[in-house]
Amino acid sequence: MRHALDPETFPRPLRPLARKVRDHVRLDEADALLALTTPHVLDLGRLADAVRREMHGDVAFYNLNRHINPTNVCVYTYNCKFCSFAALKGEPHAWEMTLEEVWQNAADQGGNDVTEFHIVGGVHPELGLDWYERMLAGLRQRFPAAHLKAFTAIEIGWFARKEKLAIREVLERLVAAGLGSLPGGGAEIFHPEVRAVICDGKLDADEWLEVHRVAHSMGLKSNCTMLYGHVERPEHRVDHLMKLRALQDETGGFNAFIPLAYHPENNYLGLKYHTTGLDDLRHIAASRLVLDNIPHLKAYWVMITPKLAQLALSFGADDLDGTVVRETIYHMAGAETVQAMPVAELERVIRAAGFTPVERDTLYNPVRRAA
Ligand code: V47
Repeated sequence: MRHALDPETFPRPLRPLARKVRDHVRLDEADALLALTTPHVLDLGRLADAVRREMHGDVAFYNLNRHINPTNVCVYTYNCKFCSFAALKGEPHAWEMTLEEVWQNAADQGGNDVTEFHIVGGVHPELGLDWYERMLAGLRQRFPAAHLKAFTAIEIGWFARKEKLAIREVLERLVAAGLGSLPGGGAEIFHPEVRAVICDGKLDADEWLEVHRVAHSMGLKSNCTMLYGHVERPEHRVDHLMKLRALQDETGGFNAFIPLAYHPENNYLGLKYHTTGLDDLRHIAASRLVLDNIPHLKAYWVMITPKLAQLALSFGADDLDGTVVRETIYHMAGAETVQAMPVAELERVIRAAGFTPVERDTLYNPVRRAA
């Protein structure tokens, strides 16, 4: 029983939810729908904060990471209407790094001072799995202390299809080359009604989940995401969260969930609105409450701004992601946040919110550095 929670102090519609949270009773689909739609966002945040504090006390995590996007050339450029990053080969905004450029990019971005390279890209029609193996092996050789968190399930699924290999074989080869874990991208919204509109023809829900299932069965950890704030309805989001929770019950392999707020600029979806601050906080809080088996919840500051991410720490989030440097996917979609956050600034933001900053590695082990 969470004694500090008195359900009678909550607005009437939230009281049944508050009782369940107080008594550690798992939320069902109707509860999830209520959480994802309630106008009582501050009260929902109070519930999520109780859960978050029980899990992590006053700790708020961050990491020293860098993003590398080797290419934005993508076979799904016309399929993924929400994506502002992808390009067709030969388009003026397309880029393709050579292996040397990837390694140089990593070196320019801090090399072994960072604990994680987050490497994702377009699904390139020509580059073979061997190119990516050489990329990872070259990074591992040059930066042995850095964890390589690379390739969304979409990229892994493509490698399997292109090379006519099983998902497990692809992952085994990439792990042998240096892969440490998988990021959570590409999940979008699992429901086929939504996928048909925003990313028709890309991996479906079962395929996305299968990539992570296989990864987890091999001992790899991964993250998961949900892209909200476009054409989906709340019921679709409930379905999405339930599918992630079910896989986590099965494997326990997800480290963190990252709700991703849709950014409308420079893409083919034709929507004009950004999510509001309350939408973002509601999603953070609702996902903390529903995903009771996923240990960490990231408020990705690049996406929702450092100011809102700071507030999100009191709405269920326990992680602000990292220093990043040169974020591309969101900035091509209209994000107006800076492209990097120095450690001192991340720590200042966390402390000012009343939490204790803890630098973590990709697997959430605290990082101890000489002063
Ligand atoms: O898969 C693409 C999303 C994702 C847009 O695992 C968009 O630690 C909003 O997955 N508006 C990539 N979102 C980012 C991602 C991620 C980020 C930070 C940390 C981790 C992690 C993963 O970005 C894509 C897609 O869902 N995305 N375009 C857009 N216009």
